[in-house]
Amino acid sequence: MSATPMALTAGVRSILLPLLLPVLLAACSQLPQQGAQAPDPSLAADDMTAPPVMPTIVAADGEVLPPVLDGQSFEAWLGSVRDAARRHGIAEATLATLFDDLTLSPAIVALDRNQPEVRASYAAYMEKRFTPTKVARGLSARNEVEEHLSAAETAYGVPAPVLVAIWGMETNYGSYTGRTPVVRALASLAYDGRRSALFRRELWAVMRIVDQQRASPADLRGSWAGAFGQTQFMPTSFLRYAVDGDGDGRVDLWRSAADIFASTANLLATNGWEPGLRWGFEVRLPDGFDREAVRATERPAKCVPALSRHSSWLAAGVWQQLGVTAVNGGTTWPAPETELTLVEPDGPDGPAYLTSRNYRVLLDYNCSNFYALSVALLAEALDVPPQPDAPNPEDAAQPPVVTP
Ligand SMILES: [Ca+2]
Repeated sequence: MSATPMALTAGVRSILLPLLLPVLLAACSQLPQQGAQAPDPSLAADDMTAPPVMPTIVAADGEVLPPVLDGQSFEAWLGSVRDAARRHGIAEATLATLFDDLTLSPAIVALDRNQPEVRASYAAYMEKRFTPTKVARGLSARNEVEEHLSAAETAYGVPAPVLVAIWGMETNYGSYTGRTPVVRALASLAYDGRRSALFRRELWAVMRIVDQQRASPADLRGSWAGAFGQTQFMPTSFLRYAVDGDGDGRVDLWRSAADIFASTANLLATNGWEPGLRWGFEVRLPDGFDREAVRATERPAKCVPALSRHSSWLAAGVWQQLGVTAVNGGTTWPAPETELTLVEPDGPDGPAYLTSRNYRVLLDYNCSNFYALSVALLAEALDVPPQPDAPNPEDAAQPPVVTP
């Protein structure tokens, strides 16, 4: 992680943000999820917003690249992709860099097609992902980037522990950002029929990123679904939300902590993160609780697999009247009118949580209850005052400084 000084101060950005937010909120209603898991096809990537700091040309039409014709080979389709990109002003050199040696990856297509039908339980997922090691490492990692987290929190209103938790869950605090070539992954998934339109939009986005020299082709490695950088942005999210936190004129989601946390916070804030609102909390349901009475009646508009497991929205005061109590006796319930939904990720026999609108913003990052809960609970575990004087493990071999 670089420790570049913040050229654009938090104060300046906190003035700029309120001016930009209404525009962004109006323009962005949906986004593809981040992370190693593939985007949900129900999340239309309506791509129309330029990032707030670095102006760029963003086509309003998400369907720039041609669909695959019946029986068309990968090579022939790639030729039509190059033609379309040329017509839209992508430089010949960019096309050569991206596509001259590109081949279809059957392995990536197979990964997308063969996602396990029977998933691990929430309990098993958490046991693997939310470990004491991950918490300990998060506390240490947080200290190293505290100034950038504080700047992002001040500018965007997203708590530092939430940003660290996303960083921890996505790439184990930047230690593993993925090795799959992003362009090859996106082209292969766009060629495959299953979710072609979504990945064509992502492929077009990554072509513009490279053409605008906003990322080097060498950096474009990531998850098999095409997410990259320390908090695993999809290309369309890079174009929409990535910001230059350290003011060096570039967005670097691989090496600049300031850029990484400003961009991640900007994504969450733009998607409606409400400062001061807790994500939710674990609850206990009374014996004989009537789940059918609180069942949601409308199909979710997006993120269907995760949201269809949630109850209808009820006010906190109503949940209390129904006999729901917080598992942790120290929990302060939100204001009685705060709307919350109930989710039981392992069903009635497992833990239960009431969740707020901010939980939905975590689902925007990655449409999975397991993921959102793991981020929320890790963020709580990391929500301790920073320790600016904590020794840096890398300094351990140095002789101690003796203060007279
Ligand atoms: Ca930068």
